[in-house]
Amino acid sequence: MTKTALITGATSGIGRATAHEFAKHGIHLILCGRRQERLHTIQQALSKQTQVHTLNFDVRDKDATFNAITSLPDDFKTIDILINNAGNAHGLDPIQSGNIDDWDAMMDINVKGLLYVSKAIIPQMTERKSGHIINIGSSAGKEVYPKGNVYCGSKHAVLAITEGMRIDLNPFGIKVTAINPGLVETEFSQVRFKGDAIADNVYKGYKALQAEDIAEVIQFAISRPAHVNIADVLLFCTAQANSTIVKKDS
Ligand code: NDP
Ligand code: 8X3
Repeated sequence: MTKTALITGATSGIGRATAHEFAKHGIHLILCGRRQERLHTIQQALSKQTQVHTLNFDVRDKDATFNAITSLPDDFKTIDILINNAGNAHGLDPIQSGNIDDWDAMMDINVKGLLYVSKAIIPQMTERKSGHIINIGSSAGKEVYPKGNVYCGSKHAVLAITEGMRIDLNPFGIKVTAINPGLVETEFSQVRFKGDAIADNVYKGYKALQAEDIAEVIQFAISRPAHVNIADVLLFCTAQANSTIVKKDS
């Protein structure tokens, strides 16, 4: 039977690549993000392969999140797969000089936004006793690095919430997966450094993971047989050993 997936953060990077990967497999798509033009462009492109509906909302806005998901047309109301991907780092500063607006953004989007979207969708999964939730964490959710403080905190929270979901949703047969990538070459660093030139250097001198690499892992996770749940994946590019060791061309 054809499945329907809702992907947050589908306008860029990992979320957009996942939308393309799922479309290849005929999965019906609900694509979410704030940039309406991009949603429209991706919908136009993928509608040739599968059915696509878009939702334009900010995951920080609780009411907008619930209203958007409630507004889904009948054909898209049953969500089999939820990809909680929307998120970003904001800033890279020591804790003593960190920017409070950056902290708010990371906790509100990466943690609370993920919770709002999940809260809007989990009841239909528990009622049907089926579903698959994939939360995009990070290597930063497993290891803290210098100046990573609040971003690492937000991703440690994502990992804890993922593990809590797996426990609480176990009686309902719902799969819960954490995908935790290291450095992925997306718009992530442009957002983190607010367009500063420093962002251009983050992926220089080595081959970082590409968004498509993560999308393939997500596709693998969602295509396992009913009795298999990929619980937790940590993936790095070959040049990266951990959060602080990256082998770069000299
Ligand atoms: P991108 O910046 O390329 O994509 C981020 C996506 O999140 C965009 O589609 C953006 O859409 C969406 N988003 C951001 N803020 C909001 C918001 N307030 N409401 C709704 N949507 C929002 O980054 P990535 O693809 O790299 O990041 C995706 C996920 O992967 C994030 O959770 C990130 O933390 C995680 N990750 C990234 C890594 C990396 O090195 N790139 C490594 C490990 C994890 P829009 O602006 O249109 O709303
Ligand atoms: C993104 C990877 O190392 O920039 O989550 O935190 S890192």
